[in-house]
Amino acid sequence: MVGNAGPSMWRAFCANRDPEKDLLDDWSQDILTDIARCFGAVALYPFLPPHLPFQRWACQAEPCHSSPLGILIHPGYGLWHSYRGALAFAERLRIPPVKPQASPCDTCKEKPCLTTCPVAAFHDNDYEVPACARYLADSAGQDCMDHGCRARRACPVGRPFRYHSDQARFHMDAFLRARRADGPLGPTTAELDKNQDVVTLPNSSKTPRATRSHGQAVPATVQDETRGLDR
Ligand code: B12
Ligand code: SF4
Ligand code: SF4
Repeated sequence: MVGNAGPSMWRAFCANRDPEKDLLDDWSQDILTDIARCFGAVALYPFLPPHLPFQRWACQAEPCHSSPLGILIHPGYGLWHSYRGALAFAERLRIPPVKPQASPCDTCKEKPCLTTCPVAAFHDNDYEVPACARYLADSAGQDCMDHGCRARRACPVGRPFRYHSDQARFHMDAFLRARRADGPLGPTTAELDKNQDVVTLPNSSKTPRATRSHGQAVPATVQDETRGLDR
């Protein structure tokens, strides 16, 4: 598994690429394809279809647990870590088992992550993606756009690893761009207040970027591991 915790990956990305134009996913593919070739492995990516069970794999590689937000929590890094790829080898490697550690969520009484979202997008073990995206497209969502998801920021665990605003903005831009590419977001809260019938969404100020690859070939051994998953 290859991933990042805290803002150090962002510094490396900015030193190598232009975050105004380039995609983190392309950069990840460029680096991991070369590394995979060196080791005779196949590089797999969390962002390409078919979506592979990266979070399940992560829980076997690190003491991670599901948080009420759906993303994984790590006892040290909190919610501030993610995955850029994985290397699949033909042979089964012997890897020391993870030392179990309790989830910080077990002892978190207040659970502020569940009460800070301005549109209550997290409820009943679900994440209401359209409500979140519409809010982000609205001027009211500027705080989440500029500093990252407010619910994620409310978590007291791993605060020193929190992403800085430029990185948070980059991820939120990518999230909103992808939601817009999927279709209209529907009226924002401000537009609903004005009782407007027709909604025109503002275009992203950034140059549109295109991912170079639209899918990944999954080796048969990995397909065996993922068979029967309830997607
Ligand atoms: C689809 C997807 C989304 C969808 C979620 C749709 C939905 N309602 O669940 C959307 C596009 C909304 C999304 C958003 C984000 N995502 Co996302 N997403 C994925 C993706 C590509 C596929 C998930 C999947 O289906 N996996 C396949 C199943 C079979 O794998 P699994 O591990 O067994 O399944 C687990 C998940 O489904 C999880 N789960 C269940 N419910 C939910 C709900 C949410 C919101 C999430 C994130 C996960 C989740 O529980 C399963 C068991 O562990 C994964 C990458 C990946 N390959 O896993 C990233 C991933 C889960 N996302 C990630 C992140 C960080 C985000 C964002 C926070 C990005 C951001 N903006 O910074 C946002 C959240 C928006 C916000 N408000 O900030 C990270 C999470 C890292 C971590 N610490 O766990 C991942 C792993 C990508 C990565 N590169 O690391 N995401
Ligand atoms: S705020 Fe509490 S419940 Fe929510 S993710 Fe953080 S530790 Fe877990
Ligand atoms: S980004 Fe903002 S609106 Fe979306 S889920 Fe997080 S707190 Fe809620």
